[in-house]
Amino acid sequence: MSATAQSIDTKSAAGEQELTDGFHLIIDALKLNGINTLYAVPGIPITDFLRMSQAEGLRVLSFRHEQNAGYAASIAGYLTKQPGVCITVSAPGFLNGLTALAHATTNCFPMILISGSSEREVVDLQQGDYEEMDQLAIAKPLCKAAYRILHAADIGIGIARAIRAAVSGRPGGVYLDLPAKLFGQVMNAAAGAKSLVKVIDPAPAQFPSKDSVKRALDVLKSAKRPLIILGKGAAYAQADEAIKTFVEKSGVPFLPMSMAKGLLPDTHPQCAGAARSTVLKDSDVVVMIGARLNWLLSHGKGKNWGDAPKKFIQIDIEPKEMDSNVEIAAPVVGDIGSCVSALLAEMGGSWPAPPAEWPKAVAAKREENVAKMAPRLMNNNVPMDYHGALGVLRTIVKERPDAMLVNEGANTLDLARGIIDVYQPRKRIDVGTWGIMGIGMGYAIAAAVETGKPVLAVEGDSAFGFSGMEIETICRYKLPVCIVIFNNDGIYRGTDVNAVSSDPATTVFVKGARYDKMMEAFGGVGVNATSPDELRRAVNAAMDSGKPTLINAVIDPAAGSESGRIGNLNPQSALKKK
Ligand code: ADP
Ligand code: TPW
Ligand code: MG
Repeated sequence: MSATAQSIDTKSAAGEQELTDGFHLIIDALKLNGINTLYAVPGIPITDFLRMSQAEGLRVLSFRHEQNAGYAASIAGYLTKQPGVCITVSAPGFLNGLTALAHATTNCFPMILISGSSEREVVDLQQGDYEEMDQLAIAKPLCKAAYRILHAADIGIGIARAIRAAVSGRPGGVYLDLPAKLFGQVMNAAAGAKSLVKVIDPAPAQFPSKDSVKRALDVLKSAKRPLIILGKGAAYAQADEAIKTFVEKSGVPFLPMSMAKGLLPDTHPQCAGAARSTVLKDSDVVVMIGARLNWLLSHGKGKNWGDAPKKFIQIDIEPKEMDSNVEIAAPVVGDIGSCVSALLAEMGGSWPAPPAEWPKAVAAKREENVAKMAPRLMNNNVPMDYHGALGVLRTIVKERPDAMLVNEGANTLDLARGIIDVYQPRKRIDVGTWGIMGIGMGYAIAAAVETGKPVLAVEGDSAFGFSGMEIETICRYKLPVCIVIFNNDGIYRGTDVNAVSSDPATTVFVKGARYDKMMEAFGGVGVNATSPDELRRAVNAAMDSGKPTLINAVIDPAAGSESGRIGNLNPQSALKKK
């Protein structure tokens, strides 16, 4: 719809000119650029803006806390390659949304945080305005770009800049500061319509240089034990066919990072997910596609990577990522679709498979590990342990490969990541680069809204608590979300004891809490599941009905381990008694 069509029917004092205002120009600018969904919490100065947005046909998801709205926007950006938009009030609302903006930037998700702000003149003189804060200055170090729009005539350009900054190059978070006065500013409707900007080609293809492609293939050809690591950048790029063809044509085993699972199915014969330590240690050439050598990959060095010399080929849109942790023998800078296509073109009709012993050794290790795990996944222990409960969810996801899977927690995260196979691209969304708790309900809501598919959220009881109030939002919008809480009475375990006072230990929660009752309070379905059988029935019913459901899965409080799989990152005092 054009801006003119939405201009308000107000005449100027002269009674001649048709006028528009900031409210409508912002809505028109978003719509013009295909942004049709807002994740928000209302309040001064954006309450009317959200009402008008809804009236103008935008979908507005109204949350209970800005952090969750922000996380929803960030993952909407990841899933759609369009910036997810979160809207908040000033100062505290802005700060609540800021965590998610920083998270989007860290994870390379395109997102725009739009916050209303207070009177500039008063804020800058620090005279104590309502919700006074210099938001632009505070946002700057936490995002890719930060802009403020002061004049209605600049709304078109301001929103265009924010969109381009979020999605071009390495995607990330953008802050847009909209002072309260801007919304009510009035201008000539025709001039307003003209001032809007449709962003053309917001994330242009970035082709790799020919030399870099040749160099990469020379290195790959020299490999005896090559490995491909797929990261969430590869999933984000939506170059699924090219990546699949590259993996299969090269014959190289691949290891998916957690959100890249499903880019090729975890059951693919070349998938080395279940032989992770072997392939990291023994590989001699590693092709990184949209994954960083950060803490999640032990920075590309140390004992997890073994002693044998290794060469890295890295495909990434961000040139500065190269050599960030170790030397990159063959950097390929460009967007993943263009880079992988260029590699394929240069590989020609036939490409030598790696020496047969290598894929064979990887497959043998993988089968050994899968066989070791299998009986544990079928156990019927009551109370359930992680493996018994996750074995059930694994089968359910296998039967419903197009469902979205959200996952957070410590043991609940690490074990689910290993156990639940993913079959399609961008179906698994989780704690990401920071390993943060709190993404759960925001992600579940955005996943349901953006994909229209049923969502299964597998949540540690602690993890869930960070965003738990949004179950009301899920019920209110009647979203097809099934939340399974792995309730082990606490963080990592529910068994810690405080030896010195009657206060509970710091990692334990109320014993036997019934999270399912919370869901009932909002009209959702609540189920208390104590056995794998009960869990299976409840999840299947929820996924079939699409009714908002929360299942309290009772897990043995002694089953988990400290920090799940990353206990080694806990600092140790040399003075601590063994
Ligand atoms: P993971 O956590 O799965 O290992 P990371 O978030 O560490 O993945 O890495 C993602 C990488 O993907 C980032 O370095 C980012 O610059 C890159 N990236 C994101 N989108 C693209 C794209 N379209 N083309 C190329 N690289 C991309
Ligand atoms: C924003 C620290 C990491 S994992 C975790 C916390 C608090 C919860 C683990 O317990 P949970 O899972 O979810 O019950 P389980 O199965 O092991 O019992 N604050 C933020 N992010 C992080 N990562 C933390 C704290 C943490
Ligand atoms: Mg727990």
